Amino acid sequence: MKTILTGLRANSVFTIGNYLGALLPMVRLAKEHSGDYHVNLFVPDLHSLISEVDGGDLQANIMQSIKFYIAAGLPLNDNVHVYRQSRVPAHSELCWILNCVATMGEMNRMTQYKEKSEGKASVNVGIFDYPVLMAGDILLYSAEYIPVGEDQFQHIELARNLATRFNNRYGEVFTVPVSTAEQVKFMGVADGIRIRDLLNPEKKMSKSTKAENSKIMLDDTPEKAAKKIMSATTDSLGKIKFDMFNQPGVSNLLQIEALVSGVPLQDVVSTWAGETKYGDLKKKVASSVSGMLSEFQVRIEKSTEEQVYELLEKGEEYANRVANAKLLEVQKAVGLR
Ligand code: AQP
Repeated sequence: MKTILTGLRANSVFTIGNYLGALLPMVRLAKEHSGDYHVNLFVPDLHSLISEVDGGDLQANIMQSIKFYIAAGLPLNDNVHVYRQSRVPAHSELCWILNCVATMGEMNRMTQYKEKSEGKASVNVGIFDYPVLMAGDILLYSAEYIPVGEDQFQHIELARNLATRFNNRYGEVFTVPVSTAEQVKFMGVADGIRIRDLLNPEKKMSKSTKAENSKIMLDDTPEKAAKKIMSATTDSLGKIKFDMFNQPGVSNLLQIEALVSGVPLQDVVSTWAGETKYGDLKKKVASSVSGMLSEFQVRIEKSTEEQVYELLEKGEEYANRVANAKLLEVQKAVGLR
């Protein structure tokens, strides 16, 4: 059976960017394909350490992330596997082996590394290296489909390059994930999804951005979320049009409205074509987002610790079995066994 895999870092509560760009597409794929694919949704807790985290918060965030998966509608059947990365030591060992296949040149080109390190006096090595750990996360499970937001596409390409280079050097060990163009087709979206920062729509919305009003968190009260949308940056052109280049703020609102309401973007865009009042658009998006959050938060309340531990026990047994078998193949191929 083929594998679909994704992870969301548990360094803080998720934004609606994480939710709309990665979690919801994954849940939709799990609903459609978990009859005939393995679906791995894991907590990349080792990746969380690239941001400064408090140990106590991290544990709470890990547990909360899994409740988010359940609340987002993840089907809980035998082909769906939920696990914590740090409970599967093969991830760390494969990362080291792949570090010796990756080159400084390609790592230096990673846009996320450049963005996350920009303007910082000191940058931890994890921020530089995490795409290699991510490649291992994917290759250990022979995953072909990796639904992620557009910001992670370059890392999927890196995983493909590392797998191909390793196979050429040591023999056919890894399944090469499909190209990002095919990933997008499989996800059923026209392009990669990138929800923008509400205050600075040139940038993507990120959990770690300091400005509170730049992002909507999944635990924001519906009222707070609505206020953030009402204060989103737009422009002075006075026409509602989808044009990410010239009108990123307005286009971001249209994109959020489409994803939250489940209406195709084209239809949302034509509904608003010719309209000029940004306030009306904001009111509509604020109402859709706050409605979505209210429903989501009710579902979170219903998911229990017992459900989470039961999922993890089953998922981590499966993940260790599959990952250890692949790691042994790798160790044999490079001559460590
Ligand atoms: N703005 C976004 N729009 C669409 N998708 C997004 N993702 C992140 N931001 C957006 C997708 O969410 C998944 C999990 O992301 P992650 O936390 O593992 O890494 P990230 O890309 O670094 O996310 P953030 O929110 O920007 O985190 P911080 O601020 O902590 O670095 C991925 O599939 C990602 O594409």
